[in-house]
Amino acid sequence: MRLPERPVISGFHPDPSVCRVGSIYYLVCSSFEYAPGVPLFRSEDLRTWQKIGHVLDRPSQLALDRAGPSGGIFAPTLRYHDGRLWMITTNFSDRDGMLLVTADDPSGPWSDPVWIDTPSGVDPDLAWDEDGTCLVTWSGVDDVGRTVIRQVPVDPVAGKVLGEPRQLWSGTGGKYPEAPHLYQIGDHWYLVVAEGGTDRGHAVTVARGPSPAGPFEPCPHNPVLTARGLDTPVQNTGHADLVRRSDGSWAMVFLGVRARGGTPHWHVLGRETFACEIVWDDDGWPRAGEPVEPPYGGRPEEHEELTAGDLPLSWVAAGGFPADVLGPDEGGVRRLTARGGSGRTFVGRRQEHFTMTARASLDLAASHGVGGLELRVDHRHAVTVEAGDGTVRAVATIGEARAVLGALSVSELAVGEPPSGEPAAGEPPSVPRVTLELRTVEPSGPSPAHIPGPDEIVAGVVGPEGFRELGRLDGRYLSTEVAGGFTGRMVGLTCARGELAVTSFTYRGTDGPEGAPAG
Ligand code: 6LW
Repeated sequence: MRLPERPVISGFHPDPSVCRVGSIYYLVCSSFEYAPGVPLFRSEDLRTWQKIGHVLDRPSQLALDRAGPSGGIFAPTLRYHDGRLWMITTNFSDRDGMLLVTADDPSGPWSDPVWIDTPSGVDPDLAWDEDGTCLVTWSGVDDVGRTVIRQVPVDPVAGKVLGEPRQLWSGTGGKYPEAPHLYQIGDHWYLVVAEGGTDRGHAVTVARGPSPAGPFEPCPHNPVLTARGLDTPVQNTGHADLVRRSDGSWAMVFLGVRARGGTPHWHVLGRETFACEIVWDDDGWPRAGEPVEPPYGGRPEEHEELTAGDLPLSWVAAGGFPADVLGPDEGGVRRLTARGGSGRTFVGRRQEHFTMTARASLDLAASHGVGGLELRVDHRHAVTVEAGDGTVRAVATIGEARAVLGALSVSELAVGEPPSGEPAAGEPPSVPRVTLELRTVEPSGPSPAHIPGPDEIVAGVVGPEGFRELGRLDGRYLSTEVAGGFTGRMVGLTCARGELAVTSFTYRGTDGPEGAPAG
C-alpha cells in the first residue's frame, strides 16, 4: 500500500461518499455548521473534481441556528438507486434521526427532507437488499453505551422504521467503529467501516457476510487502509467509500490530513478527500492499491473574487445561510451585518491551499460597527483584521485569550492610504476605504517555540506603499490539533457589531509542485 500525497479535493472536505451515474462520479462531504450544506462534486476520472453545488441549499432542508462549531451536518452517504440520487445524513443541531433527500438530477432540485426516526447515531448508510428493502446502517450505541454499527430496515419515502434495529459489527477493536458502508459484490455483502477515531489512529476495516444483516466475518488483513505510525505526508486516513467503475475496476475515496511542522504536527486545512485504487485478492478481499491523485506539477493558482452576481459556489456562512447576513451587490457594495445580541457573523470560503492571500476592502464611511477579514477554525480560534471605533486592528483569538497583535488609527489610513486610485491627483481622499489582508506563509525562521509550527499567519493592511504588517501568529493556534472538532480553516468576512460596507474580497491560493507549500 502506498498512500497518496495529494488530495483529490483539498481543504475542509471530510467524510467523502461517492457514487457513479453512467460515466460520471458524484461525491458529497460533511459540512457541519456551515450553510449551504453538503457540498456536491462531479468528476469523470475520480482524480479531478468540480464543485457543482450543495445538496442542502435552502432553509427548508437545513436548520443551523443552534449549530455551534462542528455541530450540524455530519457524514453523508450518496447513492444512485432506481434512477434517482439519494443522500442521507444527520443534523445534530436540528433533531434526532436521519435526514434523507432525493433528486432526479444531481444539479437539483433536491427534495425537502424526509426524517427517519431511527435510534440516535451518526454516519447513516443507504443500501437496498435483494428484495428492494431499504436498509439504514449507522454508527450508534448499544445497551451498555459501546459504539457499534447498527442497522434497521426503513421505508425511505414515508420515513418509517420497519423493524427492530440490529447490531452488525463493531470493527476489529479500535475505538469508535463508524462510517459504515454496505455493498453487494458477487456472493457477498461487504461492510466497510472506519475505526480508531478520526485522528492519528484512524483506519478502514472490512468484513463480509452472506446477507446485508451479516453475520460478518472480518477481512484477514485488516486494516485495509491506515497511516497509523507511518511517516507519510498524509495522516489520519479513514472513513472510506468504494465505487465501481464502468470497466469493473474499483476505487476508494477516504479522508486524510496533511499535518506539518514539528511534533505533534498540526493540520490546518481540515480533513481532505483522498483516493486510491482497490485491488481484490484471490480470496475476494479488498486491498488499498495505487494512489489516485492529481498529477505532479501542482494545481493552477486559484484566484477568486466576489463579483456583482451570485456568491461563488465556495461561499458559505456559519450557523445559517450567507443571505442571512450578507446582502446582494448594490453598486459595488455588499452589506454584512452582525446578528442581534453578541452574535458575530462569518461568511466566507475554505482555505484550500497551504499558501494563500485574502483581501477585503471596506468603505469605512458607509460602515458602522466592528468587523473585517478573518481566518478561522471557529470563532474562538481566529485571526481577524478588523476595523471599528476609529482603528484597524489585527486580533488573535485563541480560546479565552484575545490579543491585539497590532493596530493603526483610521486617521492614519485616511490621510496616507486613499482608495484604489479614485481621488484626483493631489486631492486628499474623502472616503476612507481600507484594504485588509491576511496571508498564510511558510514559517519565517527558527520558531520561538523551538518546535516549528505548520505555517505563519500574517495580518495587515494594504495602502499605496504596499502591504503594512500589523502582526503575525504561529499557525498552530489555528489548527485542528489546537481548536479540536471536525472542520478546518475558513477565510472570509466577519461582523461583530453593526454593519459593514464591503467593496471587494479576493482569495489567491497556491500550492507547490507536490501539493506542498509554494516555495
Ligand atoms: C464522523 C465520523 C468521522 O461522524 O468523523 O472520520 C465524524 N470519521 O465518521 C465527523 O466527521
